Amino acid sequence: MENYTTNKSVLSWIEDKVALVKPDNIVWIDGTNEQIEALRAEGCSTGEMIKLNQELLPDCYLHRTAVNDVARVEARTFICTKTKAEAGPTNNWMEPGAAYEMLYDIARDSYKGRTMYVIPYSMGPVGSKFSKIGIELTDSIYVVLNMAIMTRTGLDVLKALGDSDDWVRGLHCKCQIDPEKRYICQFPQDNTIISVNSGYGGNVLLGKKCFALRIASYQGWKEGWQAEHMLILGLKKPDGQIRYICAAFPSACGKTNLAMLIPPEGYKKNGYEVWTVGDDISWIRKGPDGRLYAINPENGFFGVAPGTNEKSNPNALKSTMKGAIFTNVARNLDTNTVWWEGLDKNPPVNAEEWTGIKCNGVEWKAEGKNLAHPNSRFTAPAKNCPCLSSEFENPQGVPISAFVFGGRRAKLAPLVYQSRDWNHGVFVGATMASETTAAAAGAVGVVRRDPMAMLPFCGYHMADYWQHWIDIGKTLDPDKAPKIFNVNWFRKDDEGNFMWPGFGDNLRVLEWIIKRCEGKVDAQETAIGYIPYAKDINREGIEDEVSLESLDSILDVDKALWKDEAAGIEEFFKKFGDKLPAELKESLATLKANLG
Ligand code: OXD
Ligand code: MN
Repeated sequence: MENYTTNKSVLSWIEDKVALVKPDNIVWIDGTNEQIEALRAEGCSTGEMIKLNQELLPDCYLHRTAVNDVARVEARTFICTKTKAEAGPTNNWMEPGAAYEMLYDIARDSYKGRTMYVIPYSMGPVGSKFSKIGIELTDSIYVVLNMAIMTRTGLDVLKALGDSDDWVRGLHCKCQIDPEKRYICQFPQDNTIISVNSGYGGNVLLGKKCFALRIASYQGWKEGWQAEHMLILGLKKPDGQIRYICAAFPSACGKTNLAMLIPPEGYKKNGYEVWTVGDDISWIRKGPDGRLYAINPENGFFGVAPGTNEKSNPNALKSTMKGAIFTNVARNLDTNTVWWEGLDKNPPVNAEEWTGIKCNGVEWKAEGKNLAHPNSRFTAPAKNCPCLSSEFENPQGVPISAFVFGGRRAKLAPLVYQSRDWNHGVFVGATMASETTAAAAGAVGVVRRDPMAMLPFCGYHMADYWQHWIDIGKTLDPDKAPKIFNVNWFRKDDEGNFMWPGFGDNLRVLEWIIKRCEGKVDAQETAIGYIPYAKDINREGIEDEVSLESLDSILDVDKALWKDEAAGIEEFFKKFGDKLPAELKESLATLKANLG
């Protein structure tokens, strides 16, 4: 071990964990292609990985998780702070001593007959002041191969770490994939993550949700920065200027699609371009000029496969064509390629559905069954993305003009509105609600409050997190602070049809948002904030799809519905008791007064 690092905190922690889990071998992930290639081959030899058609999908592989292990498990995810009060009412909590004891009992001897992979990784460009380092121990080749896409891995990370003990400890043990003993535990006060009995992405790629959101949100609170569940996109305007937007949506609500948006024809002609900096997570800090800057700490995309196609997101699709891993999608046995619902209208006849059952895909679909799991995923290197921003590796990040919150709401929330100011914007984010999706285990389509899309990812008390947002706002010059908006692409009419085309046409809304940031367009003040005049949302090219009347109706603020919403917010806020920031209480009072 001494060959790779002399860092005592690293060596002694690994020694301890080796004594606990007792691997047969230890392999350090060095960041070389040769090692990755050897691990792919080994994964294929055991059936853990399936090599796909190397002409059509070079360096691409398929992996199937256990059927009981297909999504993040929020009910089994814990924040282990010293006191329950520190974790707050929206997190599951376990006392750290008891949690370690239980987890160590589960993990003990679990690597016997297995190899321990030691993955040094950096979240953010190696060496950037924004970046943070982690080390994940895992007994899964699938995890190693995914981490090698999603993060910067290898020995140069250890060099950047030097002797510091400022790094996040991560222990992952597949164990028996027993759902009854599955735990995803974060110890923010110890910079530690332990995940046992799962092999599914969000539960086991510890750099992502566990570190870059749960642990990092806590670090950000302590250190004066923010970790958010937000995409970052750069919108290049006809004048050549690029404006950056960070947007928070709950899981599987289209962050990847928005981040890689293709402008409608008319916009393209006028010189609009969209550049992707990130599709899931932002780390945000104030820069020397007083503006907020964001980096994407990840190095790849862990996107939802179903619904991704040439029309909805050609850039994501292209990103998956080389060096990608597919999880729980279907396989076309004639071509040895992959398929999922919404890829095209031709399910493979000679197919394996996501668990590996051979079937006639056409008949299978005719019986109403899915070929791919609804939460099947692709893990794709960011560098494959045709619209990857030239600022992707910028260690200083990009300056943020606007924060956008949003969710899936068939009714109520208008297409877009702007908050009156920063604190009201925090209220808008704090009271976000969305219909649940397949990204987490549990019922789908139920409306739940998901503040800033951080409900499953906030590593401390949600009221402290809101206060942190308010405190950050106090340090910003209002002229330099990002403006805050809310969007809803998912409004439905009474027949259940979507009223807004979404996808590339969402640029029409982003255009309005940027114009508001630049003070170039008026808006009407309503009970909930500033709403566009319908005439100011460009409909050129979609006049047939969205009439002015229908645009008016998705911009409408229905006071009766909003009164119910205010009552729901009041109920939700009760959970936080005295810790609810006064600014949020005030915003609620204003909303109620405005609604009359
Ligand atoms: C994700 C999620 O995987 O939010 O990004 O579930
Ligand atoms: Mn996410």
